[in-house]
Amino acid sequence: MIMSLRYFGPTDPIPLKYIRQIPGVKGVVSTLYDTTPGEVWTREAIRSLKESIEDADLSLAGIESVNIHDAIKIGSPDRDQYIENYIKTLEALGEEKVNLVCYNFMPVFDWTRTNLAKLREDGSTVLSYNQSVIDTVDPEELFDTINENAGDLVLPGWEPERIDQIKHLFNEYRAVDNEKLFRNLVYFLKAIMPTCEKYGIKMAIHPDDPSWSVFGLPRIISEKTMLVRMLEAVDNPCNGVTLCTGSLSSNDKNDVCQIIPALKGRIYFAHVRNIRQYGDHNFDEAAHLSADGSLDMFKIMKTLYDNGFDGVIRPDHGRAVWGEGGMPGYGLYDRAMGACYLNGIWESLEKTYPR
Ligand code: DNO
Repeated sequence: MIMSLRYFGPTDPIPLKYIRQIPGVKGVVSTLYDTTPGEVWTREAIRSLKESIEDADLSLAGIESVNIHDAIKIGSPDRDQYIENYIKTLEALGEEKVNLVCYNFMPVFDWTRTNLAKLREDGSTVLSYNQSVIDTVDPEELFDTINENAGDLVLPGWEPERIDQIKHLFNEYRAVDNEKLFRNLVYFLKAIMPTCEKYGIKMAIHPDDPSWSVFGLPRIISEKTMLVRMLEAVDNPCNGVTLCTGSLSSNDKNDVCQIIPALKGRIYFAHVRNIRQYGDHNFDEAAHLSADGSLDMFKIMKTLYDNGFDGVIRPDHGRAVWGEGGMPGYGLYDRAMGACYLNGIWESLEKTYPR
C-alpha cells in the first residue's frame, strides 16, 4: 500500500516539503494543471512534474486525473480524435513510467457540493451537499457560487472557463441517457486498452460524486452493479477502479464493505474518507475518524486489506481546522490527521493479520 496525498502542483498552497513531513506519506497524486481535457500531454511536462516531486523525496504515485473530453462521453462525431489524443497522453505517461491514471466519466460536472464551508459544532468547516438547494438552483448559478467561495483558488472540476460551455453541454447531453453514456465509456476503454497493456497503465475510474444524477444529467458509476458491469464489459486488468468511500457512501444504500469484494483485484487507487449521511440525498463531510461520521473506517480498511488491496491510497477531503484557509477539502492539517489515522489502522491490520 502506498500512502499518498493529492498535490495541486506548483500553485498548491501546501508545498511538497510539508507533505513529505507527514509520517508514512510516500507519494503524491497530481496532474498537469495547465492542460485542458482533450489536450495531448508532453513527455517533458510530465517529466518536469515527476522530477519536482522526486526532488522533494516523494514519488509521483499516479495521475489524478487525466480528464476525459465531453466529446468522448457524449459520443460526438469527433470523439475518435479525442480518444487518439488521450492515447498519446497515455503513451507519454507510459514512457515516463507513470502507470496509474484516475479519471471519471461524469458529464459536465466533476464532484458537486452545495456548501464549501458548512460550520460544524466543533468550529471547523466542511463541504456539504443538500439536495433541496440543487432542486432550486440552476447549474450556472451553482457554478458561480462555487467559484465565488473558492476565493483565488481554482477548484479542480470547476475551472471558471468552463462556465461558457455549460449551456452548450447541457444541450449536447440531452440525447445521452445512462445506457448511451455506458456504451461510450466501454467504447473509450476498449480503444485505450492496447496502450494501457503495452505500458502497464492501470486505469482507475472514480465513482460519481454524489452517486446520483444531478441536474438531470446521466450518471453511471454510482453503485456496485454498474461498477461490476463496467469491469466485466472490458475485462482487462488494466481496467480498474478508484474506490472512493465518500462518493459511494453519499448514497446510504451503498455499502462500501460489500462493494470492495465485488471489485477484488481491480481496485488500484483508494480515496478513503468519512461522511455524515442524513436524510435522503443530503450529507456533510467529516473527519476521517469512524466516530465522527457514518462510516466504519476500520471495517472499510479491513475489507480492503482482506481483499488483498495493495495499491495507492490517500486520505480524502478534510475539514478546515485550526484556522487554515486554502482549498476547500484540501487543507494540510485534517488530511495529515487522516493519513496518520489510516496508517494506524493499516499497521494494526498488518500486525494482527500478517499476510
Ligand atoms: C474531488 C475529487 C475528484 C476526483 C475526480 C477524478 O475532490 O475526488 O475531483 O479527483 O473525480 O477524476
